[in-house]
Amino acid sequence: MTTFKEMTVYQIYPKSFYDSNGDGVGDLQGIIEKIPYIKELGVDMVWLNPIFPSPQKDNGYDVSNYQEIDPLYGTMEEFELLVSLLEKEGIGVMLDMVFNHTSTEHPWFQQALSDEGKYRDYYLLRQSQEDGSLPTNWQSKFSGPTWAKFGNTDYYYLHLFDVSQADLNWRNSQVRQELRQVLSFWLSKGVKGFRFDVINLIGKDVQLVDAKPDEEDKSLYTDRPIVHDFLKEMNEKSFGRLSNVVTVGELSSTTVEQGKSYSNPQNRELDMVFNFHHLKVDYKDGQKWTRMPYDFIELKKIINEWQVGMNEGNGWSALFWNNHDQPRALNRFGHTGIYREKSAKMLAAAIHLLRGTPYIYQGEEIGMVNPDYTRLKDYRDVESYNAYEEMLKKGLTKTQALEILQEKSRDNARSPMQWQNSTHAGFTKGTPWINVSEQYKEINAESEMSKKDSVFQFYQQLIRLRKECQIISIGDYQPFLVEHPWVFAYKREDEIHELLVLNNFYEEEVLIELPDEFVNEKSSILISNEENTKITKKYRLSPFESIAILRQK
Ligand code: TEU
Repeated sequence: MTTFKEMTVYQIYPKSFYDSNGDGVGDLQGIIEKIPYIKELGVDMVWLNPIFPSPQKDNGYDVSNYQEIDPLYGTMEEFELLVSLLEKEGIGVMLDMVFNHTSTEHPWFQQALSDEGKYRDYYLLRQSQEDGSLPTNWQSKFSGPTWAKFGNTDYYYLHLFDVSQADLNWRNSQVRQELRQVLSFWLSKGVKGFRFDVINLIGKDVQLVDAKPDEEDKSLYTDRPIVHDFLKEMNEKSFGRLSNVVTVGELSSTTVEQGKSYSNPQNRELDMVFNFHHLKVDYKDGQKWTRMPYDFIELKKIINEWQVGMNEGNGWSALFWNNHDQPRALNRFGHTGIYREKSAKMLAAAIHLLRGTPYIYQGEEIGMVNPDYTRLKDYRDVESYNAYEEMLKKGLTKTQALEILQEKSRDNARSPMQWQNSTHAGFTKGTPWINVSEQYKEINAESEMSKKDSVFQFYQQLIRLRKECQIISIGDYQPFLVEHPWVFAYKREDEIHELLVLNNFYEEEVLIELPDEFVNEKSSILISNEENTKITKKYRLSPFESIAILRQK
Protein backbone atom coordinates (compact mmCIF):
# COMPACT_ATOMS: atom_id res chain seq x y z
CA MET A 1 0.00 0.00 0.00
CA THR A 2 1.20 3.46 -0.80
CA THR A 3 2.03 5.44 2.33
CA PHE A 4 1.28 9.13 2.56
CA LYS A 5 4.96 9.84 1.90
CA GLU A 6 4.86 8.12 -1.47
CA MET A 7 1.52 9.39 -2.61
CA THR A 8 0.43 12.29 -4.77
CA VAL A 9 -2.92 13.95 -4.16
CA TYR A 10 -5.12 15.49 -6.84
CA GLN A 11 -7.33 18.37 -5.73
CA ILE A 12 -10.75 18.65 -7.33
CA TYR A 13 -12.84 21.78 -7.01
CA PRO A 14 -16.15 20.04 -7.71
CA LYS A 15 -17.99 23.17 -8.80
CA SER A 16 -15.56 23.70 -11.66
CA PHE A 17 -14.45 20.20 -12.60
CA TYR A 18 -17.07 18.63 -14.85
CA ASP A 19 -20.81 19.26 -15.16
CA SER A 20 -22.70 16.11 -16.12
CA ASN A 21 -26.27 17.48 -16.10
CA GLY A 22 -25.98 20.83 -17.86
CA ASP A 23 -26.91 23.08 -14.92
CA GLY A 24 -23.59 24.90 -15.25
CA VAL A 25 -22.17 23.54 -11.99
CA GLY A 26 -19.73 20.66 -11.77
CA ASP A 27 -21.04 17.62 -9.89
CA LEU A 28 -20.24 14.20 -8.43
CA GLN A 29 -21.51 12.37 -11.50
CA GLY A 30 -19.11 14.57 -13.46
CA ILE A 31 -16.21 13.38 -11.34
CA ILE A 32 -17.36 9.78 -11.83
CA GLU A 33 -17.24 10.28 -15.60
CA LYS A 34 -13.71 11.60 -15.35
CA ILE A 35 -12.30 8.73 -13.27
CA PRO A 36 -10.41 7.34 -16.29
CA TYR A 37 -8.65 10.70 -16.61
CA ILE A 38 -7.73 10.79 -12.91
CA LYS A 39 -6.53 7.20 -13.11
CA GLU A 40 -4.43 7.98 -16.15
CA LEU A 41 -2.64 10.70 -14.21
CA GLY A 42 -1.69 8.12 -11.62
CA VAL A 43 -2.59 9.89 -8.36
CA ASP A 44 -3.37 8.00 -5.17
CA MET A 45 -5.97 10.21 -3.59
CA VAL A 46 -8.40 12.93 -4.57
CA TRP A 47 -9.22 15.78 -2.24
CA LEU A 48 -12.66 17.23 -2.88
CA ASN A 49 -13.38 20.77 -1.75
CA PRO A 50 -16.53 20.89 0.43
CA ILE A 51 -19.52 19.11 -1.10
CA PHE A 52 -21.86 19.48 1.89
CA PRO A 53 -25.13 21.43 1.92
CA SER A 54 -24.30 25.10 2.09
CA PRO A 55 -25.73 28.50 1.21
CA GLN A 56 -22.57 28.77 -0.93
CA LYS A 57 -21.64 32.21 0.36
CA ASP A 58 -18.03 31.02 0.35
CA ASN A 59 -18.41 28.17 -2.13
CA GLY A 60 -19.16 25.51 0.45
CA TYR A 61 -16.80 26.67 3.20
CA ASP A 62 -20.01 27.74 4.91
CA VAL A 63 -21.42 24.34 5.80
CA SER A 64 -25.04 24.02 6.93
CA ASN A 65 -25.05 20.23 7.29
CA TYR A 66 -21.90 18.16 7.75
CA GLN A 67 -23.51 14.82 6.97
CA GLU A 68 -25.24 15.29 3.66
CA ILE A 69 -24.33 16.04 0.07
CA ASP A 70 -25.37 19.40 -1.36
CA PRO A 71 -28.04 18.69 -4.03
CA LEU A 72 -26.04 21.06 -6.21
CA TYR A 73 -23.46 18.28 -6.49
CA GLY A 74 -25.69 15.21 -6.39
CA THR A 75 -26.80 12.59 -3.90
CA MET A 76 -25.33 10.41 -1.17
CA GLU A 77 -25.74 7.41 -3.49
CA GLU A 78 -23.60 9.12 -6.10
CA PHE A 79 -21.01 9.93 -3.47
CA GLU A 80 -20.92 6.29 -2.35
CA LEU A 81 -20.58 5.20 -5.95
CA LEU A 82 -17.74 7.65 -6.50
CA VAL A 83 -15.90 6.34 -3.43
CA SER A 84 -16.28 2.72 -4.48
CA LEU A 85 -15.33 3.31 -8.13
CA LEU A 86 -12.23 5.24 -7.12
CA GLU A 87 -11.35 2.60 -4.58
CA LYS A 88 -11.38 -0.01 -7.34
CA GLU A 89 -8.66 2.03 -9.02
CA GLY A 90 -6.69 2.25 -5.79
CA ILE A 91 -7.58 5.92 -5.31
CA GLY A 92 -8.77 7.21 -1.94
CA VAL A 93 -11.15 10.09 -1.29
CA MET A 94 -10.13 12.95 0.98
CA LEU A 95 -12.88 15.25 2.26
CA ASP A 96 -12.57 18.87 3.29
CA MET A 97 -13.59 19.35 6.91
CA VAL A 98 -14.53 22.92 7.70
CA PHE A 99 -14.50 22.70 11.48
CA ASN A 100 -13.43 26.18 12.49
CA HIS A 101 -16.85 27.58 11.63
CA THR A 102 -20.31 26.65 10.39
CA SER A 103 -22.69 28.55 8.17
CA THR A 104 -25.04 30.77 10.14
CA GLU A 105 -27.75 28.66 8.48
CA HIS A 106 -26.51 25.55 10.25
CA PRO A 107 -29.25 24.22 12.62
CA TRP A 108 -26.87 24.69 15.60
CA PHE A 109 -26.60 28.41 14.89
CA GLN A 110 -30.29 28.72 14.11
CA GLN A 111 -31.18 26.92 17.32
CA ALA A 112 -28.78 29.12 19.26
CA LEU A 113 -30.57 32.16 17.84
CA SER A 114 -34.00 30.91 18.75
CA ASP A 115 -33.49 29.93 22.41
CA GLU A 116 -31.00 30.17 25.23
CA GLY A 117 -30.31 26.42 25.30
CA LYS A 118 -27.05 24.56 24.87
CA TYR A 119 -26.36 25.67 21.30
CA ARG A 120 -25.43 29.18 22.39
CA ASP A 121 -22.26 27.73 23.82
CA TYR A 122 -21.43 26.12 20.44
CA TYR A 123 -20.36 29.53 19.17
CA LEU A 124 -18.22 32.40 20.41
CA LEU A 125 -20.64 34.99 21.73
CA ARG A 126 -19.42 38.09 23.51
CA GLN A 127 -20.86 41.41 24.62
CA SER A 128 -19.56 44.78 23.57
CA GLN A 129 -16.80 46.43 25.59
CA GLU A 130 -17.59 48.96 28.31
CA ASP A 131 -17.20 51.86 25.93
CA GLY A 132 -19.70 50.24 23.59
CA SER A 133 -17.12 49.11 21.04
CA LEU A 134 -17.12 45.62 19.55
CA PRO A 135 -15.83 42.75 21.77
CA THR A 136 -12.41 43.00 20.10
CA ASN A 137 -10.85 45.11 17.36
CA TRP A 138 -10.01 42.12 15.14
CA GLN A 139 -10.34 42.34 11.37
CA SER A 140 -12.03 39.56 9.38
CA LYS A 141 -9.95 37.76 6.73
CA PHE A 142 -12.57 38.84 4.22
CA SER A 143 -12.55 42.55 5.30
CA GLY A 144 -14.44 44.39 8.03
CA PRO A 145 -14.77 43.51 11.73
CA THR A 146 -14.89 39.89 12.96
CA TRP A 147 -18.03 40.51 15.03
CA ALA A 148 -21.66 40.62 13.97
CA LYS A 149 -24.82 41.16 15.99
CA PHE A 150 -26.27 37.93 17.31
CA GLY A 151 -29.98 38.27 16.48
CA ASN A 152 -31.86 40.59 18.82
CA THR A 153 -29.61 39.88 21.79
CA ASP A 154 -26.90 41.94 23.43
CA TYR A 155 -24.33 39.59 22.00
CA TYR A 156 -22.05 39.53 19.00
CA TYR A 157 -20.76 36.32 17.40
CA LEU A 158 -17.22 35.86 16.17
CA HIS A 159 -16.59 35.24 12.48
CA LEU A 160 -12.95 35.23 11.38
CA PHE A 161 -14.14 34.86 7.77
CA ASP A 162 -17.42 35.94 6.15
CA VAL A 163 -20.29 37.16 8.30
CA SER A 164 -22.12 33.95 7.31
CA GLN A 165 -19.30 31.78 8.77
CA ALA A 166 -19.68 31.70 12.58
CA ASP A 167 -16.68 30.39 14.54
CA LEU A 168 -17.32 27.32 16.66
CA ASN A 169 -16.42 27.14 20.34
CA TRP A 170 -13.99 24.22 20.47
CA ARG A 171 -13.64 24.60 24.24
CA ASN A 172 -17.09 23.07 24.50
CA SER A 173 -16.53 19.30 24.62
CA GLN A 174 -19.94 18.66 23.03
CA VAL A 175 -18.83 20.57 19.96
CA ARG A 176 -15.74 18.41 19.70
CA GLN A 177 -17.79 15.29 20.13
CA GLU A 178 -20.21 16.34 17.39
CA LEU A 179 -17.30 16.97 15.03
CA ARG A 180 -15.75 13.58 15.78
CA GLN A 181 -19.11 12.06 15.03
CA VAL A 182 -18.98 13.78 11.62
CA LEU A 183 -15.61 12.14 10.97
CA SER A 184 -16.96 8.71 11.96
CA PHE A 185 -19.87 9.19 9.61
CA TRP A 186 -17.62 9.82 6.60
CA LEU A 187 -15.14 7.12 7.59
CA SER A 188 -18.02 4.66 7.55
CA LYS A 189 -18.66 5.73 3.94
CA GLY A 190 -15.15 4.67 3.00
CA VAL A 191 -13.46 8.07 3.06
CA LYS A 192 -9.68 7.68 3.40
CA GLY A 193 -8.47 11.19 4.11
CA PHE A 194 -9.38 14.51 5.68
CA ARG A 195 -8.16 17.99 4.94
CA PHE A 196 -8.86 20.22 7.93
CA ASP A 197 -9.62 23.79 6.94
CA VAL A 198 -7.77 26.56 8.85
CA ILE A 199 -7.18 24.09 11.65
CA ASN A 200 -4.69 26.26 13.54
CA LEU A 201 -7.43 28.82 14.20
CA ILE A 202 -9.76 26.54 16.17
CA GLY A 203 -8.38 27.27 19.64
CA LYS A 204 -9.48 30.64 20.93
CA ASP A 205 -8.54 31.94 24.37
CA VAL A 206 -11.22 32.20 27.04
CA GLN A 207 -10.64 35.93 27.28
CA LEU A 208 -10.60 37.47 23.84
CA VAL A 209 -8.67 40.71 23.88
CA ASP A 210 -7.97 43.66 21.59
CA ALA A 211 -4.82 43.65 19.53
CA LYS A 212 -2.49 46.41 20.67
CA PRO A 213 -1.55 49.05 18.11
CA ASP A 214 1.81 47.37 17.38
CA GLU A 215 0.43 43.84 17.40
CA GLU A 216 -1.13 41.77 14.65
CA ASP A 217 -4.58 40.61 15.68
CA LYS A 218 -4.08 37.19 14.10
CA SER A 219 -1.46 36.25 16.70
CA LEU A 220 -4.30 36.35 19.25
CA TYR A 221 -6.22 33.49 17.64
CA THR A 222 -3.65 31.56 15.56
CA ASP A 223 -1.65 28.54 16.80
CA ARG A 224 -2.78 28.95 20.42
CA PRO A 225 -1.35 26.11 22.53
CA ILE A 226 -4.76 24.54 23.06
CA VAL A 227 -5.05 23.74 19.32
CA HIS A 228 -2.55 20.95 19.92
CA ASP A 229 -4.67 19.51 22.73
CA PHE A 230 -7.74 19.54 20.52
CA LEU A 231 -5.90 17.79 17.70
CA LYS A 232 -4.40 15.17 19.99
CA GLU A 233 -7.84 14.40 21.31
CA MET A 234 -9.38 14.19 17.84
CA ASN A 235 -6.57 11.93 16.68
CA GLU A 236 -6.85 9.66 19.71
CA LYS A 237 -10.60 9.35 19.64
CA SER A 238 -11.09 9.24 15.88
CA PHE A 239 -8.85 8.74 12.85
CA GLY A 240 -5.78 7.82 14.92
CA ARG A 241 -7.42 4.50 15.65
CA LEU A 242 -7.28 3.57 11.98
CA SER A 243 -4.02 2.96 10.20
CA ASN A 244 -4.95 3.98 6.68
CA VAL A 245 -6.42 7.46 7.07
CA VAL A 246 -4.43 10.42 5.77
CA THR A 247 -4.82 13.80 7.46
CA VAL A 248 -3.63 17.21 6.37
CA GLY A 249 -4.11 20.46 8.21
CA GLU A 250 -4.35 23.80 6.49
CA LEU A 251 -2.36 26.31 8.53
CA SER A 252 -3.12 29.98 8.26
CA SER A 253 0.00 32.22 8.87
CA THR A 254 2.17 29.98 11.02
CA THR A 255 5.78 29.09 11.82
CA VAL A 256 8.07 26.19 11.00
CA GLU A 257 8.12 25.31 14.73
CA GLN A 258 4.36 24.97 14.71
CA GLY A 259 4.44 23.02 11.46
CA LYS A 260 6.76 20.46 13.03
CA SER A 261 4.63 20.21 16.10
CA TYR A 262 1.40 19.53 14.21
CA SER A 263 2.97 16.92 11.94
CA ASN A 264 5.65 15.13 13.96
CA PRO A 265 4.23 11.59 14.24
CA GLN A 266 5.29 11.38 17.88
CA ASN A 267 2.79 14.09 18.76
CA ARG A 268 -0.09 12.16 17.21
CA GLU A 269 -1.84 15.15 15.70
CA LEU A 270 -1.80 15.26 11.88
CA ASP A 271 0.15 13.54 9.10
CA MET A 272 1.09 16.74 7.33
CA VAL A 273 0.42 20.44 6.97
CA PHE A 274 -0.02 23.11 4.31
CA ASN A 275 1.55 26.49 4.86
CA PHE A 276 1.34 29.52 2.59
CA HIS A 277 4.44 31.54 3.27
CA HIS A 278 6.06 30.76 -0.09
CA LEU A 279 2.96 32.09 -1.82
CA LYS A 280 3.15 35.52 -0.23
CA VAL A 281 6.37 36.58 -1.93
CA ASP A 282 4.42 38.80 -4.32
CA TYR A 283 2.58 40.65 -1.52
CA LYS A 284 3.77 44.23 -1.11
CA ASP A 285 4.30 44.97 2.62
CA GLY A 286 2.57 41.69 3.41
CA GLN A 287 -0.66 42.85 1.80
CA LYS A 288 -2.37 40.53 -0.67
CA TRP A 289 -4.28 43.16 -2.67
CA THR A 290 -1.21 44.82 -4.13
CA ARG A 291 0.97 44.22 -7.18
CA MET A 292 4.65 43.46 -6.99
CA PRO A 293 7.06 41.28 -8.96
CA TYR A 294 7.77 38.28 -6.77
CA ASP A 295 10.95 38.06 -4.72
CA PHE A 296 12.79 34.96 -5.95
CA ILE A 297 15.44 34.96 -3.22
CA GLU A 298 12.73 35.21 -0.60
CA LEU A 299 10.82 32.35 -2.26
CA LYS A 300 13.88 30.12 -2.04
CA LYS A 301 14.61 31.22 1.50
CA ILE A 302 11.13 30.28 2.69
CA ILE A 303 11.06 26.92 0.93
CA ASN A 304 14.52 26.10 2.27
CA GLU A 305 13.60 27.12 5.80
CA TRP A 306 10.54 24.88 5.77
CA GLN A 307 12.27 21.97 4.07
CA VAL A 308 15.25 22.02 6.44
CA GLY A 309 13.16 22.69 9.54
CA MET A 310 10.58 20.00 8.81
CA ASN A 311 13.35 17.55 7.93
CA GLU A 312 15.19 18.18 11.21
CA GLY A 313 12.06 18.16 13.31
CA ASN A 314 10.58 15.08 11.68
CA GLY A 315 7.61 17.04 10.41
CA TRP A 316 5.92 16.55 7.04
CA SER A 317 4.79 19.15 4.49
CA ALA A 318 2.02 19.14 1.96
CA LEU A 319 3.74 20.51 -1.18
CA PHE A 320 1.92 22.74 -3.64
CA TRP A 321 2.00 25.75 -5.94
CA ASN A 322 -1.71 25.87 -6.69
CA ASN A 323 -5.01 25.47 -4.95
CA HIS A 324 -8.52 26.92 -5.10
CA ASP A 325 -7.43 30.04 -3.16
CA GLN A 326 -4.42 30.92 -5.29
CA PRO A 327 -3.97 32.46 -8.71
CA ARG A 328 -2.33 30.03 -11.14
CA ALA A 329 1.36 29.50 -10.37
CA LEU A 330 2.31 29.79 -14.05
CA ASN A 331 1.26 33.45 -13.98
CA ARG A 332 3.27 34.07 -10.82
CA PHE A 333 6.44 32.01 -11.07
CA GLY A 334 6.44 30.57 -14.57
CA HIS A 335 5.80 31.85 -18.08
CA THR A 336 2.48 32.18 -19.88
CA GLY A 337 3.92 32.65 -23.40
CA ILE A 338 6.31 30.48 -25.39
CA TYR A 339 7.72 28.84 -22.27
CA ARG A 340 4.36 27.97 -20.77
CA GLU A 341 4.72 24.22 -21.09
CA LYS A 342 8.38 24.16 -20.28
CA SER A 343 7.96 26.32 -17.18
CA ALA A 344 4.94 24.26 -16.12
CA LYS A 345 7.18 21.20 -16.10
CA MET A 346 9.94 23.05 -14.30
CA LEU A 347 7.58 24.17 -11.54
CA ALA A 348 6.22 20.64 -11.30
CA ALA A 349 9.67 19.08 -10.86
CA ALA A 350 10.77 21.81 -8.45
CA ILE A 351 7.88 21.04 -6.08
CA HIS A 352 7.46 17.27 -6.59
CA LEU A 353 11.08 16.43 -5.83
CA LEU A 354 10.98 18.15 -2.43
CA ARG A 355 10.51 16.31 0.85
CA GLY A 356 6.76 16.12 1.51
CA THR A 357 3.56 15.03 -0.23
CA PRO A 358 2.72 16.83 -3.50
CA TYR A 359 -0.76 18.13 -4.26
CA ILE A 360 -1.81 18.88 -7.84
CA TYR A 361 -4.70 21.29 -8.32
CA GLN A 362 -7.04 20.49 -11.22
CA GLY A 363 -5.81 22.01 -14.47
CA GLU A 364 -2.23 22.36 -13.25
CA GLU A 365 -1.41 19.07 -14.97
CA ILE A 366 -2.36 20.56 -18.34
CA GLY A 367 -0.66 23.90 -17.74
CA MET A 368 -3.72 26.08 -17.13
CA VAL A 369 -3.18 29.81 -16.60
CA ASN A 370 -5.31 32.60 -15.08
CA PRO A 371 -8.54 33.25 -17.04
CA ASP A 372 -7.90 37.03 -17.34
CA TYR A 373 -11.42 38.13 -16.50
CA THR A 374 -11.85 41.73 -17.60
CA ARG A 375 -15.11 42.78 -15.93
CA LEU A 376 -16.12 42.92 -12.28
CA LYS A 377 -19.18 40.83 -13.09
CA ASP A 378 -16.96 37.95 -14.20
CA TYR A 379 -16.04 37.38 -10.54
CA ARG A 380 -17.96 35.29 -8.04
CA ASP A 381 -15.79 35.20 -4.93
CA VAL A 382 -16.96 37.02 -1.80
CA GLU A 383 -13.38 37.84 -0.82
CA SER A 384 -12.74 39.45 -4.21
CA TYR A 385 -15.85 41.64 -4.04
CA ASN A 386 -15.04 42.80 -0.52
CA ALA A 387 -11.44 43.50 -1.47
CA TYR A 388 -12.58 45.49 -4.53
CA GLU A 389 -14.74 47.72 -2.33
CA GLU A 390 -11.87 48.19 0.13
CA MET A 391 -9.51 49.15 -2.67
CA LEU A 392 -11.92 51.79 -3.94
CA LYS A 393 -12.27 53.13 -0.40
CA LYS A 394 -8.49 53.45 -0.25
CA GLY A 395 -8.58 55.63 -3.33
CA LEU A 396 -7.65 53.22 -6.12
CA THR A 397 -9.47 53.73 -9.40
CA LYS A 398 -11.85 51.04 -10.65
CA THR A 399 -9.34 50.13 -13.34
CA GLN A 400 -6.54 49.73 -10.83
CA ALA A 401 -8.72 47.64 -8.51
CA LEU A 402 -9.76 45.41 -11.41
CA GLU A 403 -6.15 44.93 -12.45
CA ILE A 404 -5.34 43.74 -8.97
CA LEU A 405 -8.32 41.35 -8.96
CA GLN A 406 -7.13 40.04 -12.29
CA GLU A 407 -3.85 39.05 -10.69
CA LYS A 408 -4.88 38.13 -7.17
CA SER A 409 -8.48 36.91 -7.11
CA ARG A 410 -9.15 33.37 -5.95
CA ASP A 411 -11.44 33.04 -8.97
CA ASN A 412 -8.29 32.71 -11.08
CA ALA A 413 -8.17 29.13 -9.83
CA ARG A 414 -11.89 28.55 -10.02
CA SER A 415 -12.52 29.02 -13.74
CA PRO A 416 -13.79 25.70 -15.14
CA MET A 417 -11.48 22.85 -16.03
CA GLN A 418 -10.61 23.01 -19.73
CA TRP A 419 -11.44 19.61 -21.19
CA GLN A 420 -11.51 20.21 -24.93
CA ASN A 421 -11.63 22.73 -27.72
CA SER A 422 -15.41 23.13 -27.87
CA THR A 423 -18.04 25.42 -26.33
CA HIS A 424 -17.26 26.17 -22.66
CA ALA A 425 -14.20 23.96 -23.02
CA GLY A 426 -16.48 20.92 -22.75
CA PHE A 427 -17.05 21.68 -19.06
CA THR A 428 -20.83 22.04 -19.38
CA LYS A 429 -23.62 21.88 -21.93
CA GLY A 430 -25.35 24.71 -20.08
CA THR A 431 -24.15 28.09 -18.89
CA PRO A 432 -21.14 27.79 -16.59
CA TRP A 433 -21.53 29.27 -13.09
CA ILE A 434 -18.30 31.15 -13.73
CA ASN A 435 -16.83 31.93 -17.15
CA VAL A 436 -14.46 29.57 -18.89
CA SER A 437 -11.10 31.03 -19.81
CA GLU A 438 -10.74 32.06 -23.46
CA GLN A 439 -7.48 30.15 -23.47
CA TYR A 440 -9.26 26.80 -23.70
CA LYS A 441 -8.71 26.58 -27.45
CA GLU A 442 -5.02 26.19 -26.87
CA ILE A 443 -4.94 24.73 -23.37
CA ASN A 444 -7.19 21.73 -22.84
CA ALA A 445 -6.97 18.16 -21.61
CA GLU A 446 -7.85 16.58 -24.96
CA SER A 447 -5.05 18.22 -26.91
CA GLU A 448 -2.71 17.66 -23.98
CA MET A 449 -3.42 13.91 -24.03
CA SER A 450 -2.69 13.65 -27.73
CA LYS A 451 0.68 15.40 -27.50
CA LYS A 452 4.09 13.87 -27.12
CA ASP A 453 6.15 15.13 -24.15
CA SER A 454 3.16 16.90 -22.68
CA VAL A 455 2.92 18.60 -19.30
CA PHE A 456 0.47 15.83 -18.36
CA GLN A 457 3.05 13.14 -19.17
CA PHE A 458 5.64 14.97 -17.14
CA TYR A 459 3.32 14.92 -14.12
CA GLN A 460 2.68 11.19 -14.70
CA GLN A 461 6.40 10.63 -14.63
CA LEU A 462 6.90 12.60 -11.41
CA ILE A 463 4.06 10.72 -9.68
CA ARG A 464 5.58 7.39 -10.75
CA LEU A 465 9.10 8.36 -9.71
CA ARG A 466 7.98 9.25 -6.19
CA LYS A 467 6.68 5.71 -5.76
CA GLU A 468 9.73 4.10 -7.34
CA CYS A 469 12.55 6.09 -5.81
CA GLN A 470 12.79 6.15 -2.08
CA ILE A 471 15.15 9.11 -2.22
CA ILE A 472 12.27 11.29 -3.46
CA SER A 473 9.78 10.16 -0.86
CA ILE A 474 11.97 9.99 2.22
CA GLY A 475 15.45 11.28 1.40
CA ASP A 476 16.91 14.11 3.47
CA TYR A 477 16.88 17.65 2.11
CA GLN A 478 19.76 20.10 1.71
CA PRO A 479 19.66 23.52 0.06
CA PHE A 480 22.13 24.15 -2.78
CA LEU A 481 23.24 27.35 -4.57
CA VAL A 482 21.33 29.33 -1.95
CA GLU A 483 22.48 32.71 -3.23
CA HIS A 484 21.93 32.03 -6.92
CA PRO A 485 19.67 34.75 -8.32
CA TRP A 486 17.93 32.59 -10.95
CA VAL A 487 18.26 28.96 -9.97
CA PHE A 488 16.40 27.10 -7.24
CA ALA A 489 18.55 24.08 -6.47
CA TYR A 490 18.65 21.43 -3.80
CA LYS A 491 19.97 18.00 -2.94
CA ARG A 492 18.23 14.97 -1.56
CA GLU A 493 20.06 12.10 0.05
CA ASP A 494 19.53 8.62 1.45
CA GLU A 495 21.92 5.77 2.29
CA ILE A 496 22.60 4.80 -1.31
CA HIS A 497 21.86 7.79 -3.48
CA GLU A 498 22.17 11.49 -3.83
CA LEU A 499 19.89 13.58 -6.03
CA LEU A 500 20.73 17.02 -7.35
CA VAL A 501 17.81 19.13 -8.57
CA LEU A 502 18.37 22.33 -10.59
CA ASN A 503 15.52 24.59 -11.65
CA ASN A 504 15.98 27.68 -13.74
CA PHE A 505 13.17 30.10 -12.89
CA TYR A 506 14.16 32.60 -15.60
CA GLU A 507 14.26 33.12 -19.34
CA GLU A 508 18.05 33.54 -19.24
CA GLU A 509 20.49 30.70 -19.87
CA VAL A 510 22.62 29.93 -16.82
CA LEU A 511 25.96 28.19 -16.56
CA ILE A 512 26.32 25.98 -13.50
CA GLU A 513 29.45 24.22 -12.33
CA LEU A 514 28.24 20.76 -11.27
CA PRO A 515 29.84 19.14 -8.22
CA ASP A 516 32.37 16.51 -9.40
CA GLU A 517 30.56 13.62 -7.79
CA PHE A 518 27.60 14.21 -10.12
CA VAL A 519 29.73 14.11 -13.26
CA ASN A 520 30.80 10.50 -13.70
CA GLU A 521 29.55 7.09 -14.81
CA LYS A 522 27.61 6.62 -11.57
CA SER A 523 25.38 9.60 -12.34
CA SER A 524 22.38 9.74 -14.61
CA ILE A 525 19.50 12.04 -15.43
CA LEU A 526 16.42 11.03 -13.46
CA ILE A 527 14.06 13.51 -15.05
CA SER A 528 14.38 16.66 -17.12
CA ASN A 529 12.19 18.95 -19.20
CA GLU A 530 14.95 19.38 -21.76
CA GLU A 531 15.29 16.98 -24.69
CA ASN A 532 18.65 15.44 -25.53
CA THR A 533 20.59 16.91 -22.70
CA LYS A 534 23.60 15.33 -21.10
CA ILE A 535 25.58 15.82 -17.93
CA THR A 536 28.68 17.98 -18.28
CA LYS A 537 30.87 19.59 -15.63
CA LYS A 538 29.95 23.05 -16.87
CA TYR A 539 26.23 22.59 -17.30
CA ARG A 540 24.20 25.04 -19.34
CA LEU A 541 20.66 25.36 -17.97
CA SER A 542 18.34 26.59 -20.71
CA PRO A 543 15.43 28.97 -19.97
CA PHE A 544 13.08 27.37 -17.42
CA GLU A 545 15.02 24.14 -17.55
CA SER A 546 14.71 21.62 -14.77
CA ILE A 547 17.05 18.68 -14.38
CA ALA A 548 17.41 16.08 -11.63
CA ILE A 549 20.64 14.10 -11.54
CA LEU A 550 20.83 10.91 -9.51
CA ARG A 551 24.12 9.45 -8.41
CA GLN A 552 24.96 6.29 -6.60
CA LYS A 553 27.11 6.88 -3.57
O1 TEU B 1 -8.69 29.28 3.50
C1 TEU B 1 -8.04 29.83 4.56
C2 TEU B 1 -7.19 31.00 4.32
O2 TEU B 1 -6.80 31.64 5.28
C3 TEU B 1 -6.80 31.42 2.97
O3 TEU B 1 -6.19 30.65 2.10
C4 TEU B 1 -7.79 32.40 2.46
O4 TEU B 1 -8.61 31.92 1.46
C5 TEU B 1 -6.96 33.53 1.94
O5 TEU B 1 -6.29 34.07 3.03
C6 TEU B 1 -7.77 34.58 1.33
O6 TEU B 1 -6.90 35.55 0.88
C7 TEU B 1 -9.63 28.30 3.75
C8 TEU B 1 -10.22 27.82 2.46
O7 TEU B 1 -9.23 27.23 1.69
C9 TEU B 1 -10.89 28.97 1.78
O8 TEU B 1 -11.37 28.64 0.52
C10 TEU B 1 -12.01 29.44 2.69
O9 TEU B 1 -12.60 30.59 2.16
C11 TEU B 1 -11.51 29.76 4.09
O10 TEU B 1 -10.65 28.74 4.62
C12 TEU B 1 -12.67 29.85 5.05
O11 TEU B 1 -13.23 28.59 5.28
